[in-house]
Amino acid sequence: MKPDLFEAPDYYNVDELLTEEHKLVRDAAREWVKREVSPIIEEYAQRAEFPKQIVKGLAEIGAFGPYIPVEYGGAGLDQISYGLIMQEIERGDSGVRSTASVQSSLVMYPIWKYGNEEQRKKYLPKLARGEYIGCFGLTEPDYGSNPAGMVTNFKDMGDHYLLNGAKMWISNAPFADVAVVWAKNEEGRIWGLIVERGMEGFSTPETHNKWSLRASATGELIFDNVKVPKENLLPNKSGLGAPLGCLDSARYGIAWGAIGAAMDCYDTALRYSKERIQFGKPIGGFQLQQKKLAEMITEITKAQLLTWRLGVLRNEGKATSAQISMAKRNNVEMALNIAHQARQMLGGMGITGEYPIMRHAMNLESVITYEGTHDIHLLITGLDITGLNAFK
Ligand code: TGC
Ligand code: FAD
Repeated sequence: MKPDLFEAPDYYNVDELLTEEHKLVRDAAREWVKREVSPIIEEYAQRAEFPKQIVKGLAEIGAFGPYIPVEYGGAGLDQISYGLIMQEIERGDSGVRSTASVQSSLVMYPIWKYGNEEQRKKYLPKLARGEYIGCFGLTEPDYGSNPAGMVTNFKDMGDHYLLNGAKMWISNAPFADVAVVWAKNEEGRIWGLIVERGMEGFSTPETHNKWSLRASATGELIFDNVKVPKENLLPNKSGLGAPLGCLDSARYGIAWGAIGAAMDCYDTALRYSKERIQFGKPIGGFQLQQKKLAEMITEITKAQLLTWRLGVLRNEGKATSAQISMAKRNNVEMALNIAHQARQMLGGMGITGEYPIMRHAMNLESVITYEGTHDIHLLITGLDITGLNAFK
């Protein structure tokens, strides 16, 4: 792959809305991505392998639990710093951001929010340091957009729970040390359970042949009469609202992350358009190419402002789930469109691994589906503004 010459666009001086801490955190993540991710990511994506050696670095830049309190090993940062870290990591690769999102918002967050003090102390510091990698099991083969229908279940056996069922499409599953798994009890109520690798009857086969998120490992979680100790139940929240609450935090991070992927595609296309000569002049001098670039920077700028405002609302504890859905939906579609336009601007070179664009485009095909599909987020907005439920 070409050297990483990335320069972040900031057309509306959004940096002026950031604190010194935000910029320090963002710049540290940006430098780390240039140094540790960009040089290797194409090779790992081609090999369909997660680069495990970057886990320690992810922990060091605060990507595991950015907003989890310091007493539990988190970085204790605010929501905008969290978002900026996700932006920078996804600028490198959506699959790497996936690992960080799952670890922070789908594993550490539920243990912090719904777990007891013993569970927090036992798991959070190790997850923050990257000594444990976690995964989050909500989706099932027959229940994706409609997780309320899940059939994975546990029975109270007196001194332990007996867990049965299967989860599908689970990021980090093939090598995760712990899984936060959502399952129904005998009354049909959804609870979170911490399942650890090594428990008898628990297996995590890898999902192969993905054309997307190739540098992120995806797998199944299979529970065949797994004995789960009673102390592994997350006691402080039950019902579908518990996993959906985690998704709010992860979807917010994705809204920022998608801006990073879009920025990388735009920056690559802009540079290429000034260097590539056709018909005796740089292709960036043709109106059709300028239209693409001008529309890209307009959309990136709009997304930056939308997402910064969402971050302020999150910091104030005022952001609604529907506002988060709007940002996730808008920004991922924006990034995917920019990746497609940027790929065209590079002509034949756009399909090669010499440039990051095709990898971003393929990755974003997953990002637009996971954490709630594009259509599901539209229906969430529709319900919010009309009060009428179009899901069912
Ligand atoms: P509904 O009746 O609307 O709600 C059930 C209960 O949940 C509450 N609730 C929420 N709570 C917190 N945050 C949210 N975003 C919430 N949305 C709803 C709601 O108030 C209610 O509470 P209560 O107390 O009244 O029971 O539920 P529904 O069955 O009608 O479903 C609604 C729908 C379709 C929006 C929801 O199920 C949904 O979001 N579906 C999409 C599923 C999804 O996003 N799955 C993601 C799996 S994880 C993943 O993809 C990780 S990829 C990670 C990576 O690699 O980066
Ligand atoms: P379906 O729900 O079957 O949807 C198929 C189509 O129908 C979609 O277009 C959808 O929008 C549409 N549709 C569904 N319901 C409606 C409706 N009511 N109205 C209109 N249209 C509708 N899950 C986890 O739990 N943990 C993970 O770590 C995780 N990681 C993932 C990683 C990858 C790479 C991928 C691809 C997925 C991951 N997922 C994970 C699963 C992801 O969240 C689901 O794929 C997603 O929620 C959609 O579910 P589905 O694939 O079953 O599609």
